[in-house]
Amino acid sequence: MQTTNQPIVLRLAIQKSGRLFESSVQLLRRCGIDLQNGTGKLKAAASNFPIEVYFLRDDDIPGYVADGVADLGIAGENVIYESGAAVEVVEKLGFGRCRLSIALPRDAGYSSPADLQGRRIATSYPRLLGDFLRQNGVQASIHPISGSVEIAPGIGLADAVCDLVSSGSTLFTNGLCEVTTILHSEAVLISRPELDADRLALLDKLLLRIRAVNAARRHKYILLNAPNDRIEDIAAILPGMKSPTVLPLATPGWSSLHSVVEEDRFWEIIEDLKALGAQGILVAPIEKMIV
Ligand code: PRT
Ligand code: ZN
Repeated sequence: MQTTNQPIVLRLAIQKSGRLFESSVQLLRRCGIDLQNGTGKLKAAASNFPIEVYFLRDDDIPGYVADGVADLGIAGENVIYESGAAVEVVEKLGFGRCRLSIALPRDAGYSSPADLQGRRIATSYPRLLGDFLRQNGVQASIHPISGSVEIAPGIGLADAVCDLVSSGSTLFTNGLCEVTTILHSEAVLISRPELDADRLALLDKLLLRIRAVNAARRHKYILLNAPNDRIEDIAAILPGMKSPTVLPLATPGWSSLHSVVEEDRFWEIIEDLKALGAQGILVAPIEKMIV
């Protein structure tokens, strides 16, 4: 336990601008954490949670967390694993999804990693690419470059690229074809190793909120009306958090069922619900969900 009078705060590093910035700040906001003096500075304290947020370039985040300059960080798995920093991945956050893939000119032909033997591959991820090539027993030359990797084959700098892909349109417009994925990535919360007991307790509080927010995002609240003799069958495909709430309707022989469904499952079961006689189906977002 800390003996000074200094208040104990968690120092969290997030990206200062770029693809992960908005979602990171929004996650904190949804967790009920209000940042004072805005997000345009180097750091901001929260008015209602013992946390201080540092705004950094994403590439610097794993190192700062490993060195203990920050206790926690939010960055893409691609950046974290490429850095090799000694940090712990605490929670997947479900945004910033992309993949690190190898791509070749469309006419190059590819059937297995062996086809990369002896090729020159341009990438900003030499460590992850090197691991992949080693695991597959392939010897290729890695050309580390820091940006616009996708143009390397077009200007004769490389035969292939290894780069992040989300929609695939950057590869497509550069005449490249994605042939294999070496990492699926999303934004994650990382922590420095060996957080002290006070900060671990704060991290647990933060994690409870993050999990409640992310569970709510993945689920919907569903209400429907059903004939009483179908309640059992409908309940079987609507498990809810325990089992559905059943309330009588003013119309004799009918009830209202309330439950929670995973958004991904909802479209799968909607036909079954209707076939079982469900009517007046309403689906509403959930603000927070503590399971
Ligand atoms: O300034 P700073 O160093 O902080 O930011 P940055 O420019 O290095 O990173 P930024 O903001 O571009 O991305 C931050 C993180 O977002 C990445 O580390 C990934 O974890 C994640 N992410 C998700 C992506 C993409 N999707 C993505 N599509 N990062 C980059 N891209 C790029 C990719 O490099 C390629 O140039 O988008 C292009 C491909 O996109 P598609 O849609 O055409 O396939
Ligand atoms: Zn970066």
